[in-house]
Amino acid sequence: MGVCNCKFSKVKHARVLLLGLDFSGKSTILYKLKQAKDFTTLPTIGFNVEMIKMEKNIHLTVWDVGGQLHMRSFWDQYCENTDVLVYVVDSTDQRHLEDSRREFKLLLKNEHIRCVPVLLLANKQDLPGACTAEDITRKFKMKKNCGDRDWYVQPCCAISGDGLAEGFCKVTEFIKSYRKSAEATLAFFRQNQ
Ligand SMILES: Nc1nc2c(ncn2[C@@H]2O[C@H](COP(=O)(O)OP(=O)(O)O)[C@@H](O)[C@H]2O)c(=O)[nH]1
Ligand SMILES: [Mg+2]
Repeated sequence: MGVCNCKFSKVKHARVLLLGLDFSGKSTILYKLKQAKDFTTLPTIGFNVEMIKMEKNIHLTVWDVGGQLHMRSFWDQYCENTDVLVYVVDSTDQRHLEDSRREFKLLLKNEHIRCVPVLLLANKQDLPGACTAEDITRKFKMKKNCGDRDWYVQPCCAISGDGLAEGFCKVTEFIKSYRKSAEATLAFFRQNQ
């Protein structure tokens, strides 16, 4: 986790990577979190990045990287120094669900995010026929694919914002628990020096 260089600052900056196929709702989520009013998203060319202040002392830098086929080969390059991966799924898009699952599985193999916690957002829950979070958990084989890390599947609707606060609370929890274990490791090494 990136720690602010200023010795008087207690603020922790964490890098969050927001990925998923195009049209899954990543940019809508990013700007809903940022609480920008009256925005419309266009297909993201390249990436969007926003700083989001969570509870006191935790600032997230959220990278929203385009999900079109030609952009997916660049996902790898954004993985370095990532603290939490947020993967967005369009829960209504049965046709591309398998595609999304395949890209997700491939992504988990990236060495830079090998132990990084994962939040899976089952988006577009407002639409009829949306798969539930349980369906997505099963289809994405979360227990098998993410058994070696912390993970959570959150149903949400990016348009209304339902479920986003809960999902990003989980992100801060992941960050805090990482921080605690990093501090414990540091204390251990100091004691045993
Ligand atoms: N009904 C509904 N539409 C959504 C939701 N999230 C995003 N959308 C729509 O899905 C489309 C793609 O969203 P966008 O954020 O651009 O997806 P991205 O390509 O993953 O960044 C847009 O028309 C959004 O308004 C949602 O939760 N419910
Ligand atoms: Mg986008």
